[in-house]
Amino acid sequence: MATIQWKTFLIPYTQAVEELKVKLRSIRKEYRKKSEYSPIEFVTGRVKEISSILEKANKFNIPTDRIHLEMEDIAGIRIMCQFVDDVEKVVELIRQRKDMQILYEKDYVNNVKKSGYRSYHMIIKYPVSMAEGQMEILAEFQIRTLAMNFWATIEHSLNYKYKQDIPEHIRAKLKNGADAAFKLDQEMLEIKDEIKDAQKLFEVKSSLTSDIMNQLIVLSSLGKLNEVSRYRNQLNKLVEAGDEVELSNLLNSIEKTINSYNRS
Ligand code: 0O2
Ligand code: 0O2
Repeated sequence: MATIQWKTFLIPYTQAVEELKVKLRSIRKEYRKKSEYSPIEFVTGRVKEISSILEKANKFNIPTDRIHLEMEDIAGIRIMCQFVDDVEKVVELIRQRKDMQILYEKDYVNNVKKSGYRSYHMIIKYPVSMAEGQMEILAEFQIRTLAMNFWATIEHSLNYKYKQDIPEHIRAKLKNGADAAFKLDQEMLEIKDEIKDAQKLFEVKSSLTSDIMNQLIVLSSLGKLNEVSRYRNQLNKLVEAGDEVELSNLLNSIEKTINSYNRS
């Protein structure tokens, strides 16, 4: 059996995980720059540990020289969404891309696994440019909600602790937990618009507060410390109990004051 030079073998996988994380995080950044809701909440990625690769190869009888062809999750990317309908949107965004080729998809969101596990999996072929030319590797995307991620993370640690043999009473509790997580996703979906509005409002208010703070720095640099102190008191009150209109009015007053000093 051929031996693998692990350090060299894993280089393209490490590179692919880094590139894919950047690409997917930049989708989120793009939405946020446009002040739009992002179906991607956050992205993580990892290269499978050598011990886990060997364990899996053993379990599925994969010869060493076929690991790169048959093991699909050496490069693994996880995309977390706030709401269950965001999962489909992310899947659609990935289907549109020209820089990766989808080999197949597994919908464990609608077809829950026996354990209670839910997630949408996509296996892709991804070209990596190496020093000595291009090569293609396989990678796995797991797209899931925050609730699905919470459950899967806990179940994964228990599987690790019990070496894949979780006692029946814990397994039953996990199954109940999976149902509860799924119910949570359904309930949150029903009030999605409400939650999105609240999050948007929070963003608007924090952006106004940061603009006000910046303008107060400008006013300080003009030496108008009494005004700065007066405006700061107003800001403190509004941060506690003000709405976005009042914050916006305060910002306008400060800008007018700065303009009047700049003109004089
Ligand atoms: P930000 O500003 O938090 O959005 P790296 O590739 O080094 O950036 P690495 O080593 O892959 O990151 O770290 P990891 O643990 O995979 O986490 C990647 C990103 O996911 C980090 O964001 C974490 O903050 C974020 N993350 C992890 N868990 C959660 C979570 O439960 N909720 C939320 N909202 N985010 C989480 P960054 O890159 O630091 O950017
Ligand atoms: P890791 O890196 O430890 O997460 P199989 O091993 O046959 O069940 P298969 O057919 O290779 O899996 O693919 P599948 O079912 O799509 O699962 C691939 C990955 O999905 C797993 O990787 C897990 O990350 C995740 N997954 C699947 N089922 C479960 C589950 O019941 N609970 C949790 N927590 N995760 C699951 P690995 O190989 O376990 O590696």
